[in-house]
Amino acid sequence: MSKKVNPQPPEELTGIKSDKPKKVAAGIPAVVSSLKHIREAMPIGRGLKTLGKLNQEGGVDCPGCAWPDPDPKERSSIAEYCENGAKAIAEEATTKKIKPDFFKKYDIATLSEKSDYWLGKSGRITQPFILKEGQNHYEPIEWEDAFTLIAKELKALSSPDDAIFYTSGRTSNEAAFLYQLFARHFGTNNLPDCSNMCHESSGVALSQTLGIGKGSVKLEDFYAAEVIIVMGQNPGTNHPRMLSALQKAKRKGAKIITVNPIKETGLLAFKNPQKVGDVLSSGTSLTDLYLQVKINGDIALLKAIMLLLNEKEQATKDIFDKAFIEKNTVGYQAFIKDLSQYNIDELVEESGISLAQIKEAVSLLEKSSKIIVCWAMGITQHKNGVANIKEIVNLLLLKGSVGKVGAGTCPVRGHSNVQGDRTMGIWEKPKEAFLAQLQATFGFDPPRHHGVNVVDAIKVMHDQQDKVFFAMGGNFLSAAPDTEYTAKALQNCRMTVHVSTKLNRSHLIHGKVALILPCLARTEVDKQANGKQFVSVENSMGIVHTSRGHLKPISKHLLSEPMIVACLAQKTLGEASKVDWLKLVENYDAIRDLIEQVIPGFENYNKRVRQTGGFYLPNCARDGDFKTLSGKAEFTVTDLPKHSLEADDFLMMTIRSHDQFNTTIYGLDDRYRGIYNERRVVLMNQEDMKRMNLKSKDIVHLYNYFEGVERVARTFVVVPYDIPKQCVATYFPEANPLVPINKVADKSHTPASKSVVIKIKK
Ligand SMILES: Nc1nc2c(c(=O)[nH]1)N[C@H]1C(S)=C(S)[C@@H](COP(=O)(O)OP(=O)(O)OC[C@H]3O[C@@H](n4cnc5c(=O)[nH]c(N)nc54)[C@H](O)[C@@H]3O)O[C@H]1N2
Ligand SMILES: Nc1nc2c(c(=O)[nH]1)N[C@H]1C(S)=C(S)[C@@H](COP(=O)(O)OP(=O)(O)OC[C@H]3O[C@@H](n4cnc5c(=O)[nH]c(N)nc54)[C@H](O)[C@@H]3O)O[C@H]1N2
Ligand SMILES: [Mo]
Repeated sequence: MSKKVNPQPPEELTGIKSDKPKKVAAGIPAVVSSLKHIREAMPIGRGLKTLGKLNQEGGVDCPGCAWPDPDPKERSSIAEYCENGAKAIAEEATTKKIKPDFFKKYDIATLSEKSDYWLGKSGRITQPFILKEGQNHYEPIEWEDAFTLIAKELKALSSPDDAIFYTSGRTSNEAAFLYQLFARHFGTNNLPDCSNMCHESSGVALSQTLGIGKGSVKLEDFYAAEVIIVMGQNPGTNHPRMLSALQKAKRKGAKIITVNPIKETGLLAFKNPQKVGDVLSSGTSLTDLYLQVKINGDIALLKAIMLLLNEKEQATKDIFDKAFIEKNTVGYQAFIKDLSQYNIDELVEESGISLAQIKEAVSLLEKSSKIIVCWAMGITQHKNGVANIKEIVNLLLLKGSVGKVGAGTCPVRGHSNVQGDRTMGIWEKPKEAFLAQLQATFGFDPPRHHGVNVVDAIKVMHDQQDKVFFAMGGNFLSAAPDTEYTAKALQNCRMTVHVSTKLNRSHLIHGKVALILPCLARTEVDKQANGKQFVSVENSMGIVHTSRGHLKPISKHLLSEPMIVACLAQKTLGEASKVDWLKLVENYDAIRDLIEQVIPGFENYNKRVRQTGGFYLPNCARDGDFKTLSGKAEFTVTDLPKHSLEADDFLMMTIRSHDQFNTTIYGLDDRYRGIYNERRVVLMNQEDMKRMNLKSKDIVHLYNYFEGVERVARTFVVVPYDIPKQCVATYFPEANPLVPINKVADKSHTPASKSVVIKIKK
């Protein structure tokens, strides 16, 4: 009998070492850490070559986060990267390889007992592999045979909607456009993507209130802002280059307010590792007012701030931007009426912030009219994620802080091209105008009914047998909520296919047949029939620019993502498609010409993308033209979220350590938080620990009972931490087994992975 395959990361502890959290981010330790990761992964020459090209004009777009590059004139002459960009490169451009002997040596069950860290460190996948039905070892397969097999399975489905095409946000515009074209030509809008688990709440809230699902600010706006609020985001780890922007904004006079349950080092003080003067100094302090809210206390806090602002407005009439409100918005009266019903004491209680601190925030905001609010997962991944963002918009609208220089919305995106993928049509709910344009350009009738998002895809695969699951990148099993439930969903599939660079747990929890299709990485030269190609991506602020790999591919058997889609489409659709798929990938200019025909804002794509720094996509909110249903920016009345916690319940946020990129584990340290060599930790308030009779380093097990189902993640080390009472933090993906599949944000269906109610037991 074959051994059991484990969908959860192994429970073994690695031996925690702890220290005090750091007070300053980056500086020399960041440089040392970058070089260490590079040195371990590849020869130093290859490493330096890659780092030198990172985020430079004509170079490669960092495969890490989506933070924009400064103007080409202002980019650092040494390199425009950060410690975690260097780690992303070390991970991707590593010279370690997975070859057939690797899978001969390890069967699936043995691999499932290895940590995510170990799996990632085993190297780049060098050729296609198949796990045949009933087998325990992956074995090599020829590309041609792989495509034939997948096409056969797809064609055998009783409906195109029995196929699911997932995308992770590293996929280029060119690959994403072809991929959605293929899926829709095949007959389905089942295009869930990592956005569904990430900034979907931002997209939904911003579309409804401001008429565009993207942020409105440009990088220059940071340098003209009076107040910048950073909510539910840890840029020191996840968007380190944002710290340089905050530092510059600060030097130009901006005040920074941070809203976060824990003190994140990057938001306290920063030394730019690329500036000698900075490294020698004690660092720039960043946050002026640090508001340590309770988890999900943001609406209470925002309401409290706006309630006090409104009191002043009623007295002095000079706090709100009345001219802006009258000309550009709807819903002001109803909003003020609702706001006025709240009692400040209740809001203080629910937010966890003292009245004195709320008043400090009010005094920073009252006279300012140029306010930027930045946010990320601490805001989007709650049941009320969409409402959180609508409340942020309310504040900005009161102050006339949208659609002008130095002000606006700044949802800080995750993956380097997650925003571009959506622009290219990776969406389960496409707009009619987009589909009509596909139809006019390609002469087929795209399906009109909506497809499934991530959570619905999991439920469908869980409840029905024999789907085909195809993933363009990502690590679906580990990124998704409710690990055991999602595992069953994938195991029910007829076939699971992953286009990947590295091995991950999704390759081990598979359908009856599983394939791994290895692709070129961003950093590698992409040579097609017409010579070397570049791809294009869109950053968090709507700039489209090129990314060009310079390294020799790690194996000659790799195909580019566009080529993989083209081969698959050609094999699956055959005569049914008038698109000459293989011709399109000879020269990616041909793909961009088609994107230009279908998607507004890409006029002259091939010319403009080659301009220095790329080009901005149109953004109506930035221009103060709000394309909502009412034609104006909309105030929203939101409810105050309440958590009725029992005395032994805790609200858990699942967050990223400093040594990971989502499910890719770079190392076992979380340097800024002072936690070393362990990922299975639960950060707890000391008083709660006392109350629960727990000591530092005690081993506990975590439980969730949403809808009467017991979910458990075992063996976590208790770490005392400065965090509000009844709030705890764990790392993603170790704690994902506890995130209930059915607890999602209203309207956006994003798993509520920042407000998981748990019990902690010894
Ligand atoms: N190096 C690195 N870079 C990355 C990533 C990575 O894993 N590693 N991931 C990328 C991706 S896909 C994304 S989406 C982004 C993620 O970027 P972040 O959103 O910064 O990532 P998280 O670690 O999820 O951090 C959430 C932050 O919100 C806070 N928080 C949690 N709950 C609440 C709450 O209720 N209210 C408030 N106000 N704050 C709260 C947490 O304390 C934490 O500081 O980063 C991207 N960049
Ligand atoms: N509990 C909890 N769960 C979460 C979150 C959370 O905060 N808490 N965050 C959510 C968020 S914000 C996101 S975005 C998702 C992330 O979900 P995903 O995007 O699915 O996960 P990643 O870990 O980013 O995917 C990593 C894998 O991508 C593959 N890969 C890397 N580079 C490339 C490439 O260039 N091409 C291809 N084809 N493959 C590549 C590698 O094989 C690697 O193993 O997770 C979500 N899940
Ligand atoms: Mo994300």
